[in-house]
Amino acid sequence: MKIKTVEPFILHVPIEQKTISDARNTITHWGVVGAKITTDSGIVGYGYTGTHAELAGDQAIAHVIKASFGPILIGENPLEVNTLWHKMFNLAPMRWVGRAGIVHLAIGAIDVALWDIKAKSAEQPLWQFLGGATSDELEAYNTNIGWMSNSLDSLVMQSSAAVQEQGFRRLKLKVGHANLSDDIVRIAAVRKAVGPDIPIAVDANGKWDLPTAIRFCKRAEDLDIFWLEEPLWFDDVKSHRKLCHASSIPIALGEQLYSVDAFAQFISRGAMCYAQPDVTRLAGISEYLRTADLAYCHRMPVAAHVGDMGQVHVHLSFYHEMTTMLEYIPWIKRCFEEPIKVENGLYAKPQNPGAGTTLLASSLDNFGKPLA
Ligand code: 0YR
Ligand code: MG
Repeated sequence: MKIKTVEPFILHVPIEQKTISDARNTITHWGVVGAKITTDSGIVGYGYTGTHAELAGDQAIAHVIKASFGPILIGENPLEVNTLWHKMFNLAPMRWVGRAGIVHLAIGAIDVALWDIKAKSAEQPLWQFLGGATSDELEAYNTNIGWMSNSLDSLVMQSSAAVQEQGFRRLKLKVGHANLSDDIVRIAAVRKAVGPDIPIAVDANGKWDLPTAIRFCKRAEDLDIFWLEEPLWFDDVKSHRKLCHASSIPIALGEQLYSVDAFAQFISRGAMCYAQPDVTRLAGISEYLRTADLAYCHRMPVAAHVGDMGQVHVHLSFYHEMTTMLEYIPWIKRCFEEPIKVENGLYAKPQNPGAGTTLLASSLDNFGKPLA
């Protein structure tokens, strides 16, 4: 099999709430920036990365896909994903300008498209192609109720509905308000509404400094918080380590880490308790699996970041033994042939061959943006 073309695409998908905020970001659209790869066998692969739909940045990713990596892939065998990943990863001029960020997101999108082709050629969904699922149950935790932009009343109402009507068994709330008391009041209100048995995680999206995080943890001690996610600046290993020692609330992080080496730093120094790898920041499935295996070696649970890579992460989560739960944010479901599905708080195993990334033809018409 040979690669014929590598075509980038950009979608800006409006989110159902019109606008949402976490501690750092306010967004109205989710950006799906990806690669469509055609082959001489007729199999077509799709991969994508997730952005906050800033067009210039998205065009930069698309341009790197097309102009930097496309030419070194055309004519190659797409089934040799490992070879091609290293070829992209070690492309010297791109290493020089981007050992993270846009270059990793571009490689990640292409890598996912190559795995999509590989699994399609075996006529298996990716989780099965990788070797099969380690469990039939993958819990979905609902982040979509917990945005900071949600008023207290609506937060409580939506949390109750998610648990009592939709069957979610886990929730995640965004924190990082200017006033710590607002965070505490919101968590306490949700705890009261859903009862003691629903795990509630919180996510500060890297907003706080160490003293603020310590103060938060002291005040939240009695609320039974399942994990505190990204409390501090993303790369600050030493402060996360101090926080782990200072607080009884487990620390989760990883959605902003760009390499297995970064995870190794945090894990080996006792600076985290839950690993949250993201296939796009890690430049693809290969480095994601290395990271999940690193967590395995430390018996550390893995809960992949979603926002909104769920289409791919659901496969990797069913496959990997360290993963029992996955975030749920349902913004881009309408773009795909086989959208992620959650029933009674559990993810359904995807059934279509591939990595779950095949776009509906209508997605480009409905949400497509011009390439620069
Ligand atoms: C919105 N999940 C996250 C979204 C989400 C972010 O900024 O991108 O909240 O990805 O932190 O855990
Ligand atoms: Mg997060």
